[in-house]
Amino acid sequence: MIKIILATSNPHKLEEINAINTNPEIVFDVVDGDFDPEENGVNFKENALIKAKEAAKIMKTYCLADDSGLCVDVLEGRPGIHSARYAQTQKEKIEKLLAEMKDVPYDWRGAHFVCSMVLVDSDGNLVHAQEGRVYGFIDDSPKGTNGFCYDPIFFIPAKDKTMAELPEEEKNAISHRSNALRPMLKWIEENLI
Ligand code: ITT
Repeated sequence: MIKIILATSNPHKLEEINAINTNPEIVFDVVDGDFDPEENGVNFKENALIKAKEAAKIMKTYCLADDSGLCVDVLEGRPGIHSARYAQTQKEKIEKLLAEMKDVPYDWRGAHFVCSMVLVDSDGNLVHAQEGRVYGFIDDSPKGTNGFCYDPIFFIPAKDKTMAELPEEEKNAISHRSNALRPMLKWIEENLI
């Protein structure tokens, strides 16, 4: 069995990661105390490494971090690594993005979620990295109540639904997070258990 610390303060990520992981030999736990390192990297992977290394410093064991965000084509990839700080609340983030996209026609509303996931050892050395993505479009109004943050405006044509209209298992089958986590779990099974 291996215990891995999740270097996050976002309870939704923890929930999703625990739901995606079906291997009882891999157990996730959280960092003791408050955890809010400054994410001043220039890309998703750098920010994921900052979080994972900081958690390893505190917890002295294997730590996994997820840095993720929404990249909108017509906004040249914004909000991207700034997705969490784009506006204060979930509601304000959605309103701000819909305002920026106000006159953009459907065909130009392409976007994708990215998840950069890194695993470091107890000394903070990178041992494995994976990236996952999911492609869709920015809807013109929020729909659905599942998931979190930008999910109500992320429309997935193959499902004819927004991410927030999908039941938890369906989001977890296609999400950027699961597309990074599934190969990460496989690597952990093959190399660390
Ligand atoms: P930690 O850094 O503590 O892990 P965080 O929420 O600040 O938590 P990030 O820095 O990785 O995480 O920022 C990710 C932001 O991207 C997140 O706050 C959302 O705004 C957005 N995001 C990421 N994954 C998402 C998802 O599955 N659904 C909707 N929005 C998501």
